[in-house]
Amino acid sequence: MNRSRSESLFARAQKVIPGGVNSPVRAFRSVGGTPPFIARGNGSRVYDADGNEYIDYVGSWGPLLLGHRHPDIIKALEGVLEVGTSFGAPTEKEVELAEIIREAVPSMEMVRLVNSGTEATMSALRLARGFTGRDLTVKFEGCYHGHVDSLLVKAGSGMATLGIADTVGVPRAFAETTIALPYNSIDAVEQAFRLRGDSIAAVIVEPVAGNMGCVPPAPGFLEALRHLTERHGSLLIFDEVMTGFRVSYGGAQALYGIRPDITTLGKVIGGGLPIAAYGGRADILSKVAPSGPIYQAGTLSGNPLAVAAGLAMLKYLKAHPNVYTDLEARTAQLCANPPEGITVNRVGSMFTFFFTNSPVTDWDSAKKADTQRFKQFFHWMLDRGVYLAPSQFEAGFVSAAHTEADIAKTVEIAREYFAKAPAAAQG
Ligand code: HOZ
Repeated sequence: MNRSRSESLFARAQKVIPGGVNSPVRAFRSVGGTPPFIARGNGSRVYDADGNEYIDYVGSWGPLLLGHRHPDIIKALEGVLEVGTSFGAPTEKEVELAEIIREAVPSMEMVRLVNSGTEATMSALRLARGFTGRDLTVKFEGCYHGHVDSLLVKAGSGMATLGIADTVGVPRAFAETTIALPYNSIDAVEQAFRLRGDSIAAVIVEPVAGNMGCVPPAPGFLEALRHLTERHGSLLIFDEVMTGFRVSYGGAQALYGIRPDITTLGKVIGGGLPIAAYGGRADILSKVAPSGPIYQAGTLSGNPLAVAAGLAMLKYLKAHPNVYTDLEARTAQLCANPPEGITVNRVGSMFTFFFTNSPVTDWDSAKKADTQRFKQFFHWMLDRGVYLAPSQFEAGFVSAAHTEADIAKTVEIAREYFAKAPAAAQG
C-alpha cells in the first residue's frame, strides 16, 4: 500500500508539532511506521491522503456511533453555518441538549457543558472536592480520565501505550491526592476506605474500562463502589466519556443499573465535534458557579456547532433504538470465535482483542498481552484496509454504518493473519 504522501506529511508535521501529532497515541509509536494522514471519512470508511481506503474501527476514538458524515449531523451543522458559530452567550439549543441528556441519563439531574473529556473530569473532581470538603480521589490503574494532573497516576491510554511515568510535570502534591487501585478489586477499595475513608472525596471509574483496552466491570464491582462511597460520604463519579450513549442509550449506568452522583460525558454527545459534559445530583451541581462557589467556565462551552451536531446525534439515537440491537449483533459477529491465543473483551460495540490466552480483568492482566504480536497483527490489518487503534491498550468501536459485509471482510482478513502466523508474524 503506497503511503508516500502520509510519509511526507508526517515528516513535515514532526518539524512543527511534537511527535507530529496532536494527541500521542496517533503517532504509532508502539506499533511503528507512519500513521495514515486521514483526508476524509464516509460511513464506515476513512480515506488517507494517498487515497487508500480503510474500514474504520477507531471512529474518532468512539464518538462516531453513526459513522462518518451522518446526514442528520451534516444537515444540523449546515443550519448553524447560516446563523453563526460562536456567541459566548446562552442559546436555546444548549438547553435542549441538556434536557435530552437528562432524559436519557436520569442521574444527571443538572448538566454543565464543557469542551473535552479532560475538562469534564477535571471539573467533576473539583466539584467533588468542593462539595465534600475532602481532597483525596480513588482511581483505578489502567483507567484514563484525560490529562488532568492528579489523574495521570497509573493511567491508561497513551500513558500505558508509551510507558510514560506518571509524575513528569505533575507536582507531587497533586499526585499524592490520588489513590490508584487495581480495577475490579473490591478488596482494595474496601481497604482504602478503611484506612482513609473520611478523606476520600470521590471514586472515579470508567464503568467499562476502555483505556487499557476494553475491560468490563466484574459482577458486583460497580455495586460495591456505590455502596462504599455512600457509606463513607464520598461521591461516585462515572467517567462515561467512552461508554455514554455507546454501550446503551443511557450509558453504562443504565446497562448495569447503578446511579452515580456525578457523570462525565464526551465524544458521543458532540457527534464528532468537540464537546463534553459533567452532571449529576442537583444538590451537588448547584454548587457550581454562578449558583454556587465552585468555579468553572469557558468561552466555547456550549458551542453552537458542537451542540447542534450532538443534538442531531442524540435525537437520532432516541428515535432509532434499533441502532443498539444492530451494533450488538455486528460487534458480536466481529468478536465471535476468537483464535487460540486471543482473549476478546466486549461490551456492546466496544471491543479489544488481547494477544493473550488469559482473562483480562485489570491493568496487570492487560499488560501481559504480547504487544509484539499485536503490532504485527495491526500492520497486517492496516495494509489490507482495516484501521484499528494503534495500541493494544485502546478499545475498538463498531458504528451503525458498519455493514455485515464490512465485518465479514474484517474477520476474513484477520483469519488469514492467524492462519499464516507465525510466518506472517515474522514478515
Ligand atoms: N486518549 C484517546 C483514546 N483513549 C486518544 C485520543 C486521540 O488521539 O484522539
